[in-house]
Amino acid sequence: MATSSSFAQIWSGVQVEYGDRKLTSDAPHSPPPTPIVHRTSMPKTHPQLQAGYKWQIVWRNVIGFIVLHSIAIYGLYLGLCGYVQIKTILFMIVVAACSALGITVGAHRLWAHRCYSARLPMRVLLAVFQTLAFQNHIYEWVRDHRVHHKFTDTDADPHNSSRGFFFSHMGWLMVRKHPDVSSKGGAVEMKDLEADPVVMWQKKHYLWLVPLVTFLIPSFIPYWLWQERFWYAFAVVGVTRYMISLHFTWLVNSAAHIWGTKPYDKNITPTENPTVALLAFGEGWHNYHHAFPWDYKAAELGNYRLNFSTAFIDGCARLGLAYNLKTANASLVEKRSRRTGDGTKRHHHQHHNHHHVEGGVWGWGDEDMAEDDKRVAQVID
Ligand code: ST9
Ligand code: ZN
Ligand code: ZN
Repeated sequence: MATSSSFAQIWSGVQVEYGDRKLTSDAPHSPPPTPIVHRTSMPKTHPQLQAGYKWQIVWRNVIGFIVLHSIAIYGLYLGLCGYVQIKTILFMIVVAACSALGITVGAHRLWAHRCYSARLPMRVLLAVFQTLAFQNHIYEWVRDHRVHHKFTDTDADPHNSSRGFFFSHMGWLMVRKHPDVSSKGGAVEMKDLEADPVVMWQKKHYLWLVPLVTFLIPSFIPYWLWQERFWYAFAVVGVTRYMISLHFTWLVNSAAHIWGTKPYDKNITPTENPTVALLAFGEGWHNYHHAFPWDYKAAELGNYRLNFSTAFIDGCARLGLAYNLKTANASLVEKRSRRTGDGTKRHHHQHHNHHHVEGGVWGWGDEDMAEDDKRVAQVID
């Protein structure tokens, strides 16, 4: 493997290697070798951005986030200084938990990665929860997320973490996307989402659903049921709750692509980050998740500690609402971790210099998924 280190790369702390990563294994028009970026420290600028790509700031979003953060700080003040009723705070926690499940169990593990199947009532509930979270409609969320897994840390990745903490955290939502996102991302499979009437209905009606479901209903309930001041409820349950869950979600794209161990694949940026797992309802076991994106647990852990989303899916499976749960069995995980892990799982003496990068699979059903994985994956009916 060739390693190139130009002055700009050294200066920006980014080393670009041209690996043998194959993004579409048997497609006739396979893309050229994709640079694999290994960060040595936080990059100030991305090498490819210096080669002519220009930021195009979307001021509407910048201003929107400034306003939302200001209201959220006011809401925090109201909450912490005892201006709102305890019932309102408890209600905020419930709403935040539901919206988190809409993202983790719904948009992420069900719709983006097809880790399991869900019956209609569960899909409807998850779509309502996902709307509470206001992180774009399911279709757009899934498209960006599949593209993130398929083209991780390249220009085609919507929140390419080699562009730094801020960009991958929230900066990507305030600039126009790199042209590679739509040109390469356009080839990613979305037919399964198009076939789901729940997803398509939400997409069609998203513009009026968001103000109603994300902000108005959660603010009116405390006002109607226990006479909280409407504006207080709006600031605390509406906006503060929303901004906190956004930051917790964004940490998966930023912190869990920077800090932590890589027991399953040391050649990719995603890490095992328990703090993020705690804050993001079990989605911080991100090295495992990028290695086995189709695993409904999104972690190797056999218990529910720091993974409430897995407990929720198992509960729904017991009720018959979720089925076809896919998970990597212990021997598959073991094999992968011996082959590409950083040694933090176990077998410290098993280090090797083999730099083959696996991954580039968005989930269950991806044509690039290894036959071996498909064969030995456990499917729980
Ligand atoms: C938000 C999302 O915050 C957060 C996602 C986080 C994901 C984390 C995942 C981690 C795991 C789960 C963790 C859960 C934790 C839960 C914890 C809870 C406590 N492929 O986008 P446009 C094409 S959202 C293919 O407008 P611009 C397409 O043709 C926050 N093609 O690009 C498209 O047209 P159409 C709230 C693509 O103009 C066209 O390009 N929302 C793709 O560059 C234009 O697309 C906001 O803030 C693709 N991936 O604008 C809104 N993408 O759609 C922010 C695009 O018609 N968004 N195309 O098909 C925007 O305003 C804009 O998207 C933009 C870019 C300004 C950022
Ligand atoms: Zn990731
Ligand atoms: Zn994922």
